[in-house]
Amino acid sequence: MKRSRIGLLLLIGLIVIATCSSANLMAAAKVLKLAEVHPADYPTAKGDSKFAELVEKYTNGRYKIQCYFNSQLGSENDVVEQTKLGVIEFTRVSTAPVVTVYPEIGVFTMPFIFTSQEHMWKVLNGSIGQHFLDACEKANLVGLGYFEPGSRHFYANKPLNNLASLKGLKIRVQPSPVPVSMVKLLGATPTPIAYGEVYSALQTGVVDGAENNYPSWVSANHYEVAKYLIQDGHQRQPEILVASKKFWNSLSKADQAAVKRAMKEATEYQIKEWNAFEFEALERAKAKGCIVKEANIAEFQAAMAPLYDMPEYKIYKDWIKKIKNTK
Ligand code: GTR
Repeated sequence: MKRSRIGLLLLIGLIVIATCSSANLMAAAKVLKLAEVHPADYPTAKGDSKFAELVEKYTNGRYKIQCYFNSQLGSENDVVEQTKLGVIEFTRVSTAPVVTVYPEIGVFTMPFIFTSQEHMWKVLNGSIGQHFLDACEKANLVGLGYFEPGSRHFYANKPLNNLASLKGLKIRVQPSPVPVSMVKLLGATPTPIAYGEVYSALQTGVVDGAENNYPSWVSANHYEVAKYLIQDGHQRQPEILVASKKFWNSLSKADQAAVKRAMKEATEYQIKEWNAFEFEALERAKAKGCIVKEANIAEFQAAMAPLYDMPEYKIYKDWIKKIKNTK
């Protein structure tokens, strides 16, 4: 009897210890939010999920990242603002929305600033790329790294044969200065709309066309309602993953290093996923009857060239030179 009572007490003791320590563990696992406009199976969103998986792994489960896909947390401009305020811990966006809180980074949105995918990665992986990640601090953001964006092309619900075909069309653009100026220079009407609303804007005729890379054109079903695409490749806007500075400062140095390591590996993974899907998306669109035309790129470059002399973009001057000189 005495023995079994001691046994029982021991057992209760063990249960109490186990419960307390698992409660401690649970209390330590902090859940963080990451905002993304694309669906979970999009290459960039897969990069986010990889990042989340690796952050959890490298912090031994103390941090878990919940990815909110499909603009669930709001438009890119909204989530950048919320990340700046510390309401959201992480956001993956393209460069254009970051310009609203940190104007200089807009140099990456200039048309034809990068001559190829290789040129862009040379810039991003070098001192210029690092400078722009570090300088996100000015906007209370921490730039963690870049993802592959592909190159952007115009598409519409009317045949696009050349530059002249865009004249007079209403074209959806990202709510950011350069895309607006760029489309005006083509004689079209820029209409800034959040990404999540582009499909219905195209479908209801609020706009005649939009511009984006092949994966967005296909995965957001824009190609169903804007089947004519002209391959002008006017922009490569690096995708960027930023953290809230407020949250970042709450991390230990070791955890900051773990998050950076996770991002580095997630970037390698995202680029592979991107390269595997980019042209598959194009083929998918063609198979569905989309009409894809090669552009006379020189014609588009000439039409957009005046952007480089506009007074509002003079702040990019030195960076443009440095980017062009990166070989
Ligand atoms: C996509 C990009 C998104 C978003 C979108 C847009 O290519 O991945 O982050 O910026 O373009 O046009 O709004």
